[in-house]
Amino acid sequence: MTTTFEPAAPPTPTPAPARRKPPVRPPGRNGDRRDNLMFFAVIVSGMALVAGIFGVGLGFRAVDESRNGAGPAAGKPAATASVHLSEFAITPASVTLASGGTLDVHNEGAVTHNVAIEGTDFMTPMLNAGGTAHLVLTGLAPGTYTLVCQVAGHADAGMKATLVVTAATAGGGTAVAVATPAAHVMTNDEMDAAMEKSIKAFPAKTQGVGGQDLAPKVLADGTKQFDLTASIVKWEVEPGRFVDAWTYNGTVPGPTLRAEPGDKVQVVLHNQLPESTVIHFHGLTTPNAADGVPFITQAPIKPGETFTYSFTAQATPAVGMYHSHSNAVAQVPDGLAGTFLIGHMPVPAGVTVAQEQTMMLNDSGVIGFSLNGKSFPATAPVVAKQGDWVEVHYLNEGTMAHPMHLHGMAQLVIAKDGYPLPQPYNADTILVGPGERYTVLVHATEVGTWAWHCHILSHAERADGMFGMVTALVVT
Ligand SMILES: [Cu+2]
Repeated sequence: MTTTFEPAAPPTPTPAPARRKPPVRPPGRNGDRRDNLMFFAVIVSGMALVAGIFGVGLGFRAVDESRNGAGPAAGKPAATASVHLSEFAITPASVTLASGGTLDVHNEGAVTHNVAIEGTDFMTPMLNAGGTAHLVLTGLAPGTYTLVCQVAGHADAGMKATLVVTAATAGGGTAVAVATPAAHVMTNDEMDAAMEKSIKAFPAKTQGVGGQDLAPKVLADGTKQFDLTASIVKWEVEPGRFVDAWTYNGTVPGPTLRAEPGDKVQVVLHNQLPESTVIHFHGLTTPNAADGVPFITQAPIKPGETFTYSFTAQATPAVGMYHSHSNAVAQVPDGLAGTFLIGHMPVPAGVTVAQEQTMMLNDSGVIGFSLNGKSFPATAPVVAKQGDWVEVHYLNEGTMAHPMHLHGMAQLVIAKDGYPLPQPYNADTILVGPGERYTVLVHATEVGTWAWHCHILSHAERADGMFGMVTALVVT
């Protein structure tokens, strides 16, 4: 067994397996890739955005092939395969590798993880966020194995995957290396090309749009009734990467529910999941019986059952969320979350809101680092006319805090968790913790395409381009 360990930064000149190219780290790499400058290409691509936001074709990236577990043609076992670690998943869920091949392990999470092959002594070292290791499977017999993260609790939280080891390539048992776009073996030209490709693919068209308003059925007494079905669907997080998402009404996030203060509301949940679930209305004041916590306020809603939540919308405006409170560490990041707005946040005198946007943050489960259920380049840009005011609600349904940074213009924070601030304040980076909501106003004064992203860099950008929690404000 051989392992090598290469932390993301600073690079360590650890010998790589002989058939791999050594890392190429030109001087000045860090200095010219930071922050605003790194997004020049986004600005260039603004013309394409203006020409047609939805006219851009699918942009398949080389890295997606490894994510999807795609390998060489059938019959030729892969000599190299990649798995990606995040909170809390190992993707793809199944990977096939030739005996003696190399498993590249990338920690794309925010905390330390590793990978071990259960029942063997093959394991990587603990990898910091952004770290990479190669696990060379010399001597591992063909068979089906389980990959796990050995950090306590992480495997139970979802960090498991299947490894299928096949007999080595016929004719000698030496696997033939295939090109792998791993960050640490790219040349500078390859990195630039990958970056360009990732950015020019934006906004990439994918199937499914989450967070769309759901029109309620209005009952005879005026009650607004929202009908939700929880089920597992294939969800395209980024071009070509489909996951088994746990959804309300088939989208991630679930539909946005809106009511006015004092409205009578019913939310009817049909559970078509293989597990019990419930809905908690996070940040809304409801009767205790509608609080949605199993064995505290209600019995679990079992597979096949339907449950109706009834309450009167609170008298004051709210920026709330609704999400599962059952096996939440898996169900919520896998998609069971949506926005629930009551009325509107008050805005400063003289401000007219031209558009209201919700931006749900996620970082875990099958969805991973994402904005509104999509990973860059499949995220949707916000398009505004110069002079408009754009209202944005950040809602964090993930497991980490995310500092949301907009280039070029201030964000005027007007509410925290749906509570209007007595004194709104300007900021360019808003730290949104799990469960938190911030409501901001952006005065779109500056024409151009402005990158808008989580500023934990391992959530947004790597050597082969931008991914995850990145979008743009396009001011025309
Ligand atoms: Cu982040």
